[in-house]
Amino acid sequence: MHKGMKDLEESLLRTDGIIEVHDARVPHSGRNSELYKRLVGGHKPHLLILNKSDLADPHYVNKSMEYIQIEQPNTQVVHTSLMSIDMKELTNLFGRLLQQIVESPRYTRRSSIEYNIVVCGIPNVGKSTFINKLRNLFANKASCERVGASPGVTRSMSEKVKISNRPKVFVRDTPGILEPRLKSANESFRLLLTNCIPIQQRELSDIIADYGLFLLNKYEQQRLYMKYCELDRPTDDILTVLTAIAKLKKCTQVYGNKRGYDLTGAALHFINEFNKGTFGHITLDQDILDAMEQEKLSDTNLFRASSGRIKKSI
Ligand SMILES: Nc1nc2c(ncn2[C@@H]2O[C@H](COP(=O)(O)OP(=O)(O)O)[C@@H](O)[C@H]2O)c(=O)[nH]1
Ligand SMILES: [Mg+2]
Repeated sequence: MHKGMKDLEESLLRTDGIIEVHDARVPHSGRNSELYKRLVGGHKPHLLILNKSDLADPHYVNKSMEYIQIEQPNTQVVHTSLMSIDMKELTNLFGRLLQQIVESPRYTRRSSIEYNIVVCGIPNVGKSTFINKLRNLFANKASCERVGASPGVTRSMSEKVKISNRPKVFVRDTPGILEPRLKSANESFRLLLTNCIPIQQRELSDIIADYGLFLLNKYEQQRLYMKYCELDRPTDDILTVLTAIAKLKKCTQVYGNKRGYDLTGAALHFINEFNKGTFGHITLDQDILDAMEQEKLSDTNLFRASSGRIKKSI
């Protein structure tokens, strides 16, 4: 982890702006706060894109932007769904970062006449989708050209895509992968469930599906999984859900000389549907955001109480 961050840090030092992409469903879990502390902390323009907002609870999307903004005031936070973003929105979004970059002082790169931007984030949040969209957006403009290694040459070599001529701005084609920061078992499960950490062992899928079911019940989003699994009441028993899916989707497997339900296959199916939004728009970190709101309210009350006391003492 440390080495990854160190390498990325070195390449980021040579850039003029950082675009971090993260999953809007887990605005808190897995984000690497070192990126902000070490690099952004006031001097590197930083745009945070909370992506996949089509899958998140709209109420919490706005809340998470608010809280990130409090914790990281030098970051511009936007949310989007890169899957369905239109050209106008993308141009707008990129324009905001560009303006920030061009206006900010470039301590380390004052002599350079070109601007370089790096896209980074943990796996599977939409970094490549973003770069491809940018490429398409600027592809039919005369000012856009591809530089660096030619197509067909090893993909591990970073290419630069010129996306603006005046000023000259390049975006690195190979995004910087940040390793997720895991602070608790809950965070690990949330990242496994949203595919930000790949599920290495297929056998673990029922535990991850069980966590998904737990969250759907905890956040009172039972209606859609009940409908999908044709259940007449909510359940906290993952076997009930997986058996229903295995029956409906005909997930079976031969065990010895008998055919039975493939519950691991059903669990993978459940996780897949969860990530398609079949069970609803869900922000997995909503409990963290609620706790933050409570904290803010009690801080305000404390502030009110203390200002009340001060008044009395005067
Ligand atoms: N639902 C949804 N899926 C998205 C969105 N953006 C990207 N994806 C999907 O997320 C997966 C990972 O995207 P990718 O760009 O490869 O992520 P990367 O690993 O960060 O480069 C792909 O299957 C994309 O189609 C989005 O806004 N909404
Ligand atoms: Mg990628």
